[in-house]
Amino acid sequence: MALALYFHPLASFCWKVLIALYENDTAFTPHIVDLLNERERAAFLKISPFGKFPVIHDDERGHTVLESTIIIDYLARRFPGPTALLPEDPDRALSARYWDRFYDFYVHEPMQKVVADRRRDPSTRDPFGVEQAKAQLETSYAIIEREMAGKIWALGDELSLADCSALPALYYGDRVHPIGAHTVTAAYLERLLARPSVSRVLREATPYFHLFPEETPKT
Ligand SMILES: N[C@@H](CCC(=O)N[C@@H](CS)C(=O)NCC(=O)O)C(=O)O
Repeated sequence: MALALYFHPLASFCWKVLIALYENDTAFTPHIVDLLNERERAAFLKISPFGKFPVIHDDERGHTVLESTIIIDYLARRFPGPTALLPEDPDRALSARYWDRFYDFYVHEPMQKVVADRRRDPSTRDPFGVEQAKAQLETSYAIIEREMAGKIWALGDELSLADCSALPALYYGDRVHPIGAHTVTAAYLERLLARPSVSRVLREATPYFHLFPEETPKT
C-alpha cells in the first residue's frame, strides 16, 4: 500500500492524523510503534529523530513526513477527499492553520505537560508547572467558548485541519482539567465525539486506555 502510518492508538497527536485519514477514507498501512520496546524504539529513531509520532511514509513518492500538522497538509494535497482538510480559499486556509496552532500550543501542549508530570517519579514532579499548565487550559477554554459561539466547526460549517487538532486536545484536556462550565466548548467536544471518524479513533484506543495515567489522589 502506498501510505504507511507509524503511530500509537493512544497517542493524542496521532489522533489528529487518524481523524484526517478516516474522514477521507484514505487507505494506509498501520504500524503501531511500542516506544517502550528497545528494538522498536531504536528502529523508529531512524525514521523520527526525536522518537515522536505520528510519521507517514508515502512509498510511491519516497516521502517521509513528520509533524501532525504537516502530515495533514500533505494528505490534503496528495489524497484529497470529501472533507477539505485545508480549504481552497487562502483566508479560510489561514484560519484553519491559526486554529491548528492554537489547539496544539495552547491546549494540547499544556495538557501533555500535566500528563507527563503524572508519569514522573513523585520526587521529580513539578507542581508549579502543572498549575501554570492548568491556568493556560482555563484561559484557552475561555477563548474557545467565545470563538465557537454559533459555530459548528472551527471554521464554521465545514470540518478542517483545525477540528482534527481540537479533538485530541479537548478530549484529553477535559480529562486533566475539566471543561466544566464552558458549555459551548463542551458542546463542541460532543459534536466532535459524534463524528464517525472520531468514534473510530476512540474505539481503537479503548484497549490502551488503561495506560493513561489518572491523577493520583492526594494523601
Ligand atoms: N509536534 C509533534 C508532537 C508529537 C508528539 O508529541 N507525539 C507524542 C505522542 S502524542 C510522542 O511521540 N511521544 C513520545 C515521546 O515523546 O517519547 C506533532 O505534531 O506531531
